[in-house]
Amino acid sequence: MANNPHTKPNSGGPNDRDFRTTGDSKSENLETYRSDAEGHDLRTNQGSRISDNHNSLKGGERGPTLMEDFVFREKLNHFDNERIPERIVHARGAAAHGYFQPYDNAAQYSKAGLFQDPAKKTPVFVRFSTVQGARGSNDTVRDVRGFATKFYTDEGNWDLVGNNLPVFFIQDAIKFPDFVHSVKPEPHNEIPQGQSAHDTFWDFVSLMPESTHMVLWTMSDRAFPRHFRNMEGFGVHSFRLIDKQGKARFVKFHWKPVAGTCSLIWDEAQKLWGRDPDFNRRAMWDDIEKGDYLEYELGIQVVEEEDEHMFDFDILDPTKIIPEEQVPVTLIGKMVLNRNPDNFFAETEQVAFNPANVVPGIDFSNDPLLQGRLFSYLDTQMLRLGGPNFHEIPINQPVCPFHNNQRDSMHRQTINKGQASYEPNSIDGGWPSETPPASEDGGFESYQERIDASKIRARSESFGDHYSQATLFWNSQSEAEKEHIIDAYTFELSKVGRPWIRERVIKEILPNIDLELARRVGERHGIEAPSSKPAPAEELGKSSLQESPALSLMARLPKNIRSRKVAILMADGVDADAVETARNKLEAEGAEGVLIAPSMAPVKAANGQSITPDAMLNGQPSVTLDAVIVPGGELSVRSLAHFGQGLYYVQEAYRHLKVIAAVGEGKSLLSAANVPIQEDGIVLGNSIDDIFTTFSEALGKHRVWSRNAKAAEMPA
Ligand code: HDD
Repeated sequence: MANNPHTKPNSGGPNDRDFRTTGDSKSENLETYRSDAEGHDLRTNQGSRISDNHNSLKGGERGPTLMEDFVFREKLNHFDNERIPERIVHARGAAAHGYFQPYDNAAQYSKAGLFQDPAKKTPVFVRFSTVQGARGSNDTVRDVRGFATKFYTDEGNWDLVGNNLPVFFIQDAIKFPDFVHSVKPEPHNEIPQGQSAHDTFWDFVSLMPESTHMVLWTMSDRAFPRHFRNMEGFGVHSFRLIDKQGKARFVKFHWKPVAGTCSLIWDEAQKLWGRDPDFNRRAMWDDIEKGDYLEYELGIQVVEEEDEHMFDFDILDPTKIIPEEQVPVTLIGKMVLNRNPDNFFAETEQVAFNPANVVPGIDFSNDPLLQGRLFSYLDTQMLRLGGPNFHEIPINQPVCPFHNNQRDSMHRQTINKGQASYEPNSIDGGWPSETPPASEDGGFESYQERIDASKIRARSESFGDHYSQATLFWNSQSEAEKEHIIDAYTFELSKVGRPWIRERVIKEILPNIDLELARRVGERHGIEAPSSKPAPAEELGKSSLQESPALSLMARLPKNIRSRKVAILMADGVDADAVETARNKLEAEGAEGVLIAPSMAPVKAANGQSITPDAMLNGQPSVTLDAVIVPGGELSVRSLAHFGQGLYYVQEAYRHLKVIAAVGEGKSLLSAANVPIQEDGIVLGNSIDDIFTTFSEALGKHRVWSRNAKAAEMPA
């Protein structure tokens, strides 16, 4: 129990202020609670040794089970109560531990302890999630991804509870229950799971023009990231950082993935629902186990208080970004996720994030969505985690000591000593006592923003522009991304039963983003879109920027092939040298070659060598990997080509814009599958050495975008 903060010898006294943690301090703290059964007897929760865990106590071998059987009753009773309510949103998630380390420029913006010393590592726990689906839903659905980070700082927990998209659907938190009710599975039949493609969602968003910008982002490929390591993260709201002199600045927080940004293809994402519903969480888990960690840089956009009103939008409006071209992102630190949780329930499920958890040096803004969130998280966690003591659950505890006069309630773990549970007191020496604010190690003090206003239920006029940043986003997409967005609206609306909702989207919303977008989606629904923008001028707004290159996923494509997974297809008769060389060369660049055969039986190579496959064609289909290599070996290629799944493998990879390389006879598998061979992204040669550089460069661009239009012709 040595590391429990409640039992530290000096806790509660002035020495607490000298408490300093390390990048591993959360792990040390959790060690107190880890339990390892190795070498231990099976016992009841009361400690009684169990002699028979297979048979309940009965009145005779064939008789009734007896009430007296406390071993049986305790076991069933606990099992019957294993589940807790899932999160009302973001129910499905996966998490990892790691650390954050600031750069030497961070301290100038905030007095928060975690930013002061570039040598200092602060432990973090990050949970990635989808919003709409239930805890058991699929990973690769079209949805926003939660990106919630708990920093266990020396001064308490700071939670940056963000998403992978920088804006939100609504401007005022009072609309959150309406929004969530509309997007969740419909109440009469609980359909559909993990999707926004249904009537109530499109009904709501088409009646709420402020949602247009965010809906457009969710119709982009960002809504199904290839890997958590390949998505950006955003704090969304404007927050404040307070420096040592007490000066406040507005900031927007960004996570920039070191591995670059890239996404799945919609058809691929949908197929993954069935092929590997755990695609994203599995990839994160496996990569961390392998030592291939996830890395992000923390960035801030800084706006001086006096510049608050210099933009053509309101920085308190959460449906707006601050374009990076207007205020560049300054990188102030790096986060590495390098340890999987020991227990999903204890850590990932029980972790409780709350944007209201801040430390001195970080403060809020008046964004009305953020203000509502400051209430909502603690409230929902009372229900989900069973009362007000969930801060004592190991994963939620700060790593610094924490003492106050809060007492009792359900499941209280702390044994508070002393008689005085009030402050001030003279019985327990006046402890615990307040800490005055200071430039270092001070108590939390809210930024003293001057407020002089009437109480009013209203929306500021400065929040009135609902479309110009949506147009900005649209203008900033590459041609392939635009086509995917058109496909996405077309698909989603095809699932909407009520014709008037489809019409409303096509005639009243989309034209305000872009007339061509509306026309193209309209065409595919047999609905004529208007030829001019229908919204009033104040809603249309006016963005001073026409284009923001940073808004395209292509702006931050991965620069190399690290962490990529490549299928190496083989059957009996394969060229063993080609298999081995391909695998070694991939590994040398930080990628992984996965050996895939028709079955799990070892493959007999042309040279007689026996090669054990990693997976089967239908066990690890092309949608689960980034590219395909077909080595030579006449017999191998002929048998793959003879096999429907072999043909389908390369057809599907082609359809999903993946790089395909074929060595020697490997080419004939592509021909047999009707995959065009004279094209960008199809790499042919006589040996792996011949093709590897071209292959690696093409894979480094993630997809073969030039194939976008043609790929749809492939029947896979
Ligand atoms: Fe929220 C969970 C992110 C608006 C109310 N939210 C939740 C999680 C993330 C976000 C990442 C999951 C945390 C976890 O992994 O446990 N939410 C956001 C962002 C928002 C946002 C980036 C807008 C910028 N949320 C928002 C509003 C409200 C909520 C306006 C209510 C007023 N969010 C909740 C919640 C959840 C939640 C219902 C569900 C489970 C939980 O809090 O602990 O309270």
